[in-house]
Amino acid sequence: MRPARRATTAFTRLHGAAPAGVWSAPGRVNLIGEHTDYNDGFVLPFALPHRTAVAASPRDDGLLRVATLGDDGGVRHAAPVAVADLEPGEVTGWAAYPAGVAWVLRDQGVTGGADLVIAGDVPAGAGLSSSHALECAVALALLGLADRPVDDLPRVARWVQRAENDFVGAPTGLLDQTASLCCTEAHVLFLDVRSFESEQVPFDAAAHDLEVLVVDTRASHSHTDGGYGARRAGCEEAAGLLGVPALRDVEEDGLDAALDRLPERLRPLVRHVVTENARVLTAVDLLRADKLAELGPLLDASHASLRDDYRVSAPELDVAVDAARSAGALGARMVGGGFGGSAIALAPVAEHDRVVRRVVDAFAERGWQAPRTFTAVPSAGAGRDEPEN
Ligand code: GAF
Repeated sequence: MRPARRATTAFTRLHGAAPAGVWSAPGRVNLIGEHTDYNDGFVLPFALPHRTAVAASPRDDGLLRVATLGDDGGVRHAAPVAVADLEPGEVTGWAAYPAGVAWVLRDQGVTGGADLVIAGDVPAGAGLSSSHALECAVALALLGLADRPVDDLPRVARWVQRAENDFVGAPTGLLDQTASLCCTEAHVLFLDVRSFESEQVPFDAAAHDLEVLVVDTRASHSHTDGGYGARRAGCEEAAGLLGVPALRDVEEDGLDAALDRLPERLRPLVRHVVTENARVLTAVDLLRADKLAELGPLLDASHASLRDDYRVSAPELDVAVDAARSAGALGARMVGGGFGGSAIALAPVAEHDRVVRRVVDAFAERGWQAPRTFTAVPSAGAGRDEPEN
């Protein structure tokens, strides 16, 4: 059953009346452009078909009451909180995500209480942006209940970022929430994070007899435990030493000279960001020229850079990437923040079974939990769902 329907059914069961509305938002994969967003750089994500839905009705007592539906059909309830009393640090765990969004929107005059029931199928902890899917769906639901127009999606993305940074405590950039809000079916979103200019670039792998295979390694990751924040701080320090607002401003042909001016420990970070931005631009040029099949070496180079320079890969990601390539993928890379999570492989549709088997076997040989795999096609961004009965 689709998440929107599951959320609606559960809401009606719990509250004895249908919700006022249902809003949903997708997870994402990023084709290329990793750890570039908080360096004012370029990203190229697409939305997954997997979504998180929020069935919602207003409450007149100012309370936020949130329930979430597990895969087993069980319901978990967060402790009710008064929107007026929300403060960072007071709500923890999964409930911090919806509460953080309500906290940010309170400053925008969205102060009413709400009943929210959440259901979704974005794999959690898999680096596919399940937390941002939840936050974006909650943001649209609370804005919708307040009859607030949602015509400025980049602005909503910034509110969601603030919820994540200042309430949840994860120092993430703007990639995930912008992808969830702004991606469209059959396209990748080419986003310049500095200017927020964007272009919907057609992406139809099947037309090239190719697919994007996602491998969720099931190696868990977190962006609140220091590794992500340390990389981000290193980039900011390097930009400061180079006298530029952000690493986006370091040109690829001036990279060697820039590296010479930096301490050894910061050089690999800068090399990754500068070369990754260049790879995004090359990837966009290839897609515009309908040369999707030539993306493979860029994906490989991105992975090597994230593994060796940025050092955010994990053994499970490296094994998934190597196994997929050895079975015929044209290119493969980790996606998202890293330290676990998922990889993608651009592979011939005809080699699907071989690639999956090789990856699954490689995990089994090492005694690791079997990875989860699926083919991802660019899907719709967040929005209000049609009522379902
Ligand atoms: C995580 C973050 F949430 C994003 O902002 C981005 O930095 C990504 O890691 C790495 O590209 O998903």
